[in-house]
Order: sequence, then C-alpha cells, then structure tokens
Amino acid sequence: SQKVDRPFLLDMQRLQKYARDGPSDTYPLAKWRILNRLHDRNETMYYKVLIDNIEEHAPIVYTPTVGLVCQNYSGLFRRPRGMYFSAEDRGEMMSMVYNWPADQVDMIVVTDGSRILGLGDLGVHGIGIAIGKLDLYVAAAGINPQRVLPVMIDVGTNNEKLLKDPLYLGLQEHRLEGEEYVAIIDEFMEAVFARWPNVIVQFEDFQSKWAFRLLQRYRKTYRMFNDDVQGTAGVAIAGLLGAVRAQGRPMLDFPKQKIVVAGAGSAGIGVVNAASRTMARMLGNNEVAFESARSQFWIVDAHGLITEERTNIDPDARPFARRKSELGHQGLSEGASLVEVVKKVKPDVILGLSAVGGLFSKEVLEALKDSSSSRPAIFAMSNPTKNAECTPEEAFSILGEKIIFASGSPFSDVDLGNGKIGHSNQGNNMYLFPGIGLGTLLSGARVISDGMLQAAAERLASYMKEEEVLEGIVYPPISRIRDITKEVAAAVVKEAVAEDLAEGYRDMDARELARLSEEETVEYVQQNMWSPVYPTIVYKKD
Ligand SMILES: *[C@@H]1O[C@H](CO)[C@@H](O)[C@H](O)[C@H]1NC(C)=O
Ligand SMILES: CC(=O)N[C@H]1CO[C@H](CO)[C@@H](O)[C@@H]1O
Repeated sequence: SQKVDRPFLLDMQRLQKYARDGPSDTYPLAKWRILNRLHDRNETMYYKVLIDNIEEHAPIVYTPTVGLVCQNYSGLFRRPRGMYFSAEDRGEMMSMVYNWPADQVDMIVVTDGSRILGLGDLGVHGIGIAIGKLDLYVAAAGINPQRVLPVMIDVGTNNEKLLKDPLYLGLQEHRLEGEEYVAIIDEFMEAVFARWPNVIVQFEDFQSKWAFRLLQRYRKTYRMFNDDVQGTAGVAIAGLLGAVRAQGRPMLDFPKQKIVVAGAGSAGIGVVNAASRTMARMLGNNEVAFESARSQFWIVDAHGLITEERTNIDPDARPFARRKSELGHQGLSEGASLVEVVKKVKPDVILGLSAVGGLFSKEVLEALKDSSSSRPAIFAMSNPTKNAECTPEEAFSILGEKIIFASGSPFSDVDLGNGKIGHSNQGNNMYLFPGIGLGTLLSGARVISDGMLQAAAERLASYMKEEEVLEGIVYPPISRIRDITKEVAAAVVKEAVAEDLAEGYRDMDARELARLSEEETVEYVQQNMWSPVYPTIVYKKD
C-alpha cells in the first residue's frame, strides 16, 4: 500500500543491472549476493565453500568487492548481521550487550565507518567491512562462527550524500567529535569486556586521527589491536625479512639493511617504527640497539630527505630525521631528492608508502642499480593499484631478474623471457590478522604486545621454504592460509607465554601452556580451529 517513488525504482533497476545473478565472473557483486544468500541459508556450507576456494572468494567477501557492497549497502541489505551501537544508546550499552543472545563471543571487529577502504566515510554501511573481515577470521583462523560479532558504532556520518539519502540506515546527523566521541567508544569497550572478558576487539577502518589515538588509549588495558596500523606494519616487516633471506642471508642480518623510505605519513612512520623496533630487538633491545636501528632509515617526503634541520617536523618522524653529523660524509643535505638519496645511500631496500603512483620513476630505479645489495628490494606498498610507486614490469625491466618486488595491491608475475619469471609479491593483511587474533585468544594474553606482533611477522617471514625465497617469493600463496595462520598463531602463543602475558584458555591454564613444546603448541592451535563439518551425534550413556 506504500507509495513507491521513482528514484527508488530506478535504484532497484540499477541493482538488477549491477548485481544480477548472471555471469558472476563479470559481476563480482553478483557473486557476493550468491555467497551472502548461501550464508543465510546454510552457514556450514557457506564456510566450506569459502575455505575450499579461499583464493577466489576472499576478494569477494572482503576487499575489493566488499567496497562495492558497502557503497550500495541499503540496496543489498536483506537480513541484519552484527550489532549496532548508536550515539543515541549512550548509557544503555551495558544492557544492550547483556541482552545479546550469544553467551560467548571470541572476536569482535568494530568500525565507525569513517574511512572504509579507500572510499572514505560510508557511515553505518561500513558494517559490511566488519562482517567480511570476520568471515575471513572464520575461514582462515577457524574462529567459531557462532562466536564472532561484527559491530558498528554509529556516531553519524559526514557523507553529504548519505545524510540526504532516504534509504540510509544510520543516524542522519554529522559525526560526533572530541570528548563526546571518545565517551561512546569508552562505553562500548567497557560493556563488551564486562560481559565477555576473553573477547578480542579488532579496530578496523577508523579515520587515522582516531585510529592512532584509540590504539594508544586502549592497548595497555584491553585485548585489542588495529589491523590498519599494526597488521599492515607486520606484513611489511615480514616482506622485508623475506628480502633478507632472499639475499641468502639469515634474518638476523636485518639490522644491517639500509632502507630508504618514501612517504612520512601515518602509514610510512608506522612501518618505520615497527621495523626499527624489530631491528632493535634483534640487536639486544637496549639504548645502543635503538640508536643503531634508527640510523638504518632515510625518510624522504614531498620536501625531500628529512633531517634535523627541517623546521615543522612531524613529532612522529623526528626520531628518524638524519643527524647533521651523519650527512657530511654521505654528501647529502636537508631536502635531498629521492634519486639523490638512492644514489648516495645505495640502499638494500626502497620502501614506498607515499600514496604517489609512479614515484619510483625510471631515474630512481636506475639509481638503485648501484645498490650495495646483490638483490635490492623494491616495495611499492601504496594502494590502490594506481597509487603503487611502480609496477613490477618497470622494476624488472630496469633492474633485471635479481630484484625482489613486493606491492600492496595485486599485480601479476612478469614473464622475463627464456622461461624466467619475475615474482610479484602481494603484502596482503590476511597473512597476519587471523593468526594474531587466534594466538591471542588461545594464549589468553591480557593485551597484545609489540613482541607478539613481531613474533607473528617473523613467523610469516620464516614460513617460506629456502628454495622459494631464493626464487624471490617472499609471501606464500593464500591457498595455504589455514596452515599459515596456525603457525602464526602458535608463534603468538609462544611469545605471550615468554612475556608472561598468557593466562590460558578454557582447560589449558597458563602453566600447562608454558610447558608445551613448539610442536605441541602448533597442535594445540590446530585442535582449537573450527572446521565446517557436521559433528557426529554423541549418544548419552545411562
Ligand atoms: C547444508 O548443506 C549440506 C550440503 O548440501 C546439507 O547436507 C545440509 O543438510 C544443509 N544444512 C541445512 C541446515 O540446510
Ligand atoms: C545499485 C547501485 O546503487 N549501484 C551502485 C553501487 O555503487 C557503485 C559505486 O558507487 C555505483 O557505481 C553503482 O551504481
């Protein structure tokens, strides 16, 4: 009886066109709809299909297709999934959480929808990201699907289109800011940890000003981490360690690598911080070690090389500004260009986190020919594809077959002729976050320490076989994700025990956990991974 207006009908027609269940290889959105309906009809079969075809389906249930889904969420919406806390629920969150039907929740992925992938503010429609990520937790880490909870914190949206859209599903007001905003996240954190003390909360796709502040605010008190900040850095470090192995050297030689970093934004500084801590840890974790680790990095931003002389320096970048005393004998000065820095430093690695497509120009790559490394590594980590600092074709054609190439976005391998292949490695976050979550859960660690994150990255880096690494492959295939995750999780458990953070999980108390050998830890992890099989019925004995 309701009057249906014309724009709504047009929208529906568009939906038919973009999401019809026709040839799904040309319509990833259609694939998503088919999978989503399967999820609603038969959850076990859904996860079976996802796990058995993870390489093909991860890009459907998660990035990039999930981005399209979030952009059209009100049109694609069929059944609610997850839990929504809105600014209007202030004071009620504890009751809401205690009214949630699940007795146990192991894993929460929470977002406020403010920076969904590269798409910006999508308001509550960003819930699709939390749902997709948890599907990957189930598929890769075997977290029980009954015990995951996607969460949307709805504090409004600054997306003008959504503010006017009659089909928008969230609060139609501008985003809360400042203390009011923080109070809402505080209340949410208190409520979920009060009811489920063992839960792990993964923060996802918060705009970066809040991502860093909330991470600092909670990471010492709650079991939480931010995948965009910490997971991304971990995957980059694993790649850097892989590049050391590919040079035929042990990973412990990492602190000797000279690394030129392009980009001093939050991603760049986040990776440099984590990488220098990894170096320092290998050198003994003292003052001298930190100083030595620091001196392995040269950071170049839009104004050139960052040195002590720079005025207006970002406080996070300051520790990595080159000292005056170091510059003279290298013939470098404040503001030196990227090409000049590469020429003078002769780095082992150039690491692109600049979001400037093509920044590693022909000149820069040519300059790398004089690298002091036998196998220089090029990490063009910026996303999406058009922002990559260079393509593998460019890198291999200028520098030849010996180099290591890795990127943030997917690229195909390069045919170098006469049967040789130039490998294009993709630093996918999926390599680490499932194992970090699972390892934290099974260790019962109180918090997620830097050491645990580093242990995860180191395990990923050592996962590859010697022959593979020497061929220039630094990340394993996604089809092995369950095995990778099992190993990463075991490394996280071991580190939590070593740092005395582990409190045990279910029947496994902390002392027993500490007694497990390396293999037994892997086995313990394996036994606690859920699989999509129907258990046989157990008959009750009298
Ligand atoms: C799900 O699918 C499997 C395989 O076809 C079937 O055996 C099972 O009965 C289905 N479960 C439900 C709840 O429909
Ligand atoms: C049906 C519908 O609204 N489809 C839209 C989904 O999102 C993409 C990106 O914004 C649009 O191009 C489609 O028109």
